[in-house]
Amino acid sequence: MTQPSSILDTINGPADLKPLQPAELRILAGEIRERIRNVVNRTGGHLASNLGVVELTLALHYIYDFTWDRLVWDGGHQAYAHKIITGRNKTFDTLRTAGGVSGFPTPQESPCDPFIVGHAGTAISTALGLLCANDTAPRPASDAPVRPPRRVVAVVGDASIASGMSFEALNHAGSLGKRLLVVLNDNRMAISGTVGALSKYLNRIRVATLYNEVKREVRDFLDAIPVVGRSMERIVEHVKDGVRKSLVPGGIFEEMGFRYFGPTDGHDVRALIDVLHEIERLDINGPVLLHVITEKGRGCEKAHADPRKFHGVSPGQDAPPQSCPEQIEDKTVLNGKIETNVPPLRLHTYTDVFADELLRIAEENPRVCAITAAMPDGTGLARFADQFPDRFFDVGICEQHALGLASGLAVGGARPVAAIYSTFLQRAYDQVFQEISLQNAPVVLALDRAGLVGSDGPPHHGTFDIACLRTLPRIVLMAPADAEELRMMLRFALTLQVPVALRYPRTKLPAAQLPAPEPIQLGRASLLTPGTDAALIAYGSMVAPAFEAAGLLANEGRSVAVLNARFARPLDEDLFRKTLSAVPVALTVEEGSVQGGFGEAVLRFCSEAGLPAKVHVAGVPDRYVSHGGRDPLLAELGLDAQGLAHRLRALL
Ligand SMILES: Cc1ncc(C[n+]2csc(CCOP(=O)(O)OP(=O)(O)O)c2C)c(N)n1
Repeated sequence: MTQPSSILDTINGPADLKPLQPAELRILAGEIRERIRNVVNRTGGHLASNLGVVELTLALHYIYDFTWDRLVWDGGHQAYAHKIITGRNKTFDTLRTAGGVSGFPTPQESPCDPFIVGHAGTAISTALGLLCANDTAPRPASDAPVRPPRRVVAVVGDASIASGMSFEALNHAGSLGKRLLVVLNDNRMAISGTVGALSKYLNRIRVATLYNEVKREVRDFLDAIPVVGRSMERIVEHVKDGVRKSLVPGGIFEEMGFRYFGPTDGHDVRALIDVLHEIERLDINGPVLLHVITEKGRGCEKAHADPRKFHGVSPGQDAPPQSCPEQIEDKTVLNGKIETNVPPLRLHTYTDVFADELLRIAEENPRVCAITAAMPDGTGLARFADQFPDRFFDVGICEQHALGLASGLAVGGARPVAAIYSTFLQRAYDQVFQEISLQNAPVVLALDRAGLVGSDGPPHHGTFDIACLRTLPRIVLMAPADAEELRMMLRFALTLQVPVALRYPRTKLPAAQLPAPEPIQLGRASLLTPGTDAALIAYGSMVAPAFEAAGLLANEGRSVAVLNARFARPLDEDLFRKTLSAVPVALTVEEGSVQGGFGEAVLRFCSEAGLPAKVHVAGVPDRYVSHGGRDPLLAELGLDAQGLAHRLRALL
C-alpha cells in the first residue's frame, strides 16, 4: 500500500481533522493553500479570499461537526478549503469546469453545504432561519441517541456584513437571543478596499488590538466603581457606559445583543481553536460574534501584495489577472470597429467599452455621476473613480442603497449611471420599482454580465433582468448588438428623461462584422437583412449569432430577415408589423429567460395585432443553467449561430 505523502492525503472528511495536533493543522493549512493555488491556476477562480480563510476553516471543522452542525459561508466565494476538507479534494481539480466542482457551495455536492450561494450578505439571515428551524424539529424517539443542539455558524466578510440584509439579520438575531455564531472574517477588503463607516469602525478595533481579556478587565474595573446616592447613580452609570463603549471593542455588536469575541488572529489556528472552545465552554445563551482578522491572499506573495487583482484569477495565471473573475473570461483583441481619439486602453470587452464611453460623456457633462455597489473593477468604473472622485460613489455591497442614491441624484438633477451586474440588480428590484420607475427618475442602469456568465454559474448568470424589468411602466429597455452600438446607446440613454436599463453581456466584443449601426431612436429596431422565408428577431448579444445564422441559411438558399430589436421596451411595433406580415415564421432570440422575456413581448404583440406569422421564442430555458464556459453553454442551449440555424431549419 502506498503511504500518503501529505497530511492532506489522509483527510477524507472533517472527522479526520479531529486527531490532528495544532502543529499538524498548520502544516495542513500550507498543503491546502498549495492545492488551492495549483487548481485555481489551472481553472481560474477566487484566489485571495480562499487563501485567507484556510486556518479559520480548519478551526471551525475541528471544533464542530458540520454534518450535524451547520456552516453557512456568506457569498460562498471563499469555500474552497471547506470543499477540500469535506470530501471534494479528489474532484477539486475540476473546479468551475463544466460538470465539475462548483466555485460556490451547493447542497448537490455535499451535505455540508446547506445552501447554494453566490450573492453576498445573506448568510446571517439564512443561518438564523436554520437555527429557528431547530426549534420546530419533532422530538426524537425516546430510544434515539441524544445529540446536542445543532450549532449554526455564519461566516461573513467585513464587506458583506455591511450590506443591508446582513444588518437586518443582525438586528433580528440580536433581538431573538438565539445561539447563533457569526464569524466576522475581517480582511479589510471587498474585491477592492472595503468602504463605509462600519469599515472605519472595524479598523479602529483592529488598531486598538484590545482582546477579550482586556475587555473583561475593563468591565470588572467599571463595575467595581462605587456609586453614591440615586441621582449620582444614574449619572455614574452613563459615564461608565460611555467609558465601556469607548474602551471595549465590538461595542456596536454588543449593543445589538451579541456577545463579542476578538479580534482574534485568523491565521493562528491554535488561537482560533482556543477562542471557539472558550465560546462553547461559556455556553452563552444568545448570539455571539467572533471577530477574526485575516489577510487576503495569505501564502501567495503576489496575491497578498495585491489582493484586489487576485480576488479572482483567470486560468493559467500566475501572472496578475486584469480583473476579477466576474470580469475576465474571454480575451480577444479589439475588433476593428472601435475608433477613438483617445486610445490609451485596449478594449476587450463590453465592460471596457461602457467604461470608456462613460468617461468621455462625463468629461463633456459635469452632471453625469457613476455608482457601483462594491464592483469598481468588475464594472470598469475604477478609472472613473480616479478621474472624477466627486462624481463617483462606491456604496459597498448595498445594491438597494445604490439605486436609492441613484434616484435621489436623478431627482436632484444629476445624471446617474448605476453600473450593476444583472444578477445583483435582482436584490434591488423594489428600488427599481418605487425609487426609479414610480418616480420616473431618469436613472441609467448599466446592466453588466447580462446573460450567461460562464464559470461562476447559476448564482451569477444574469438571465432574469429582461423579464423582471419589462413589467415596470416607463422604463426603457435596450441592448446593443456590438461595441459601437453600446457607445451610441449609452449616450442616447443619457438624453432621455425616463429610467433606462441598458444590458450587455460578459464577453469579448463580437467578431462578426455587423452593418454599421444607424442612429438610435426611441423604440426603433433596425432591419439588418431583409428576407421572405423567415425572420430572426434578435435582442442585444444575440444579434451577432442571428446574423451569422441567417448567413448560413442564405448559403442553403433560404431568405431570412434579421432584425436587431435594440429595444425590448418599447417594441418597434411598426417594423415588427411589417416584418411579421411578410414571413410565415419568426424566431425571437435573447440571452435571457424565455419566461416573461423579450420573446414573450413579441408574441403578445403579434397575437394582439392579429399577424399571421408563427412566432417561436429562443432564449435561456426555464431552469437553472449550470457553470461552464459561456460559449459552450450558449451552444448547448442552441443560442449560437449553428443552433439558431438548426432551429429555424426545423421550423421552415
Ligand atoms: C449581492 C452581491 N453583490 C456583489 C457581489 C460581488 N462580490 C463577490 S465577493 C465580493 C466581496 C466580498 O467581500 P467580503 O465580504 O469582505 O469577503 P472577502 O472576499 O473579503 O473574504 C463582492 C462585492 C456579490 N457576490 N453579491
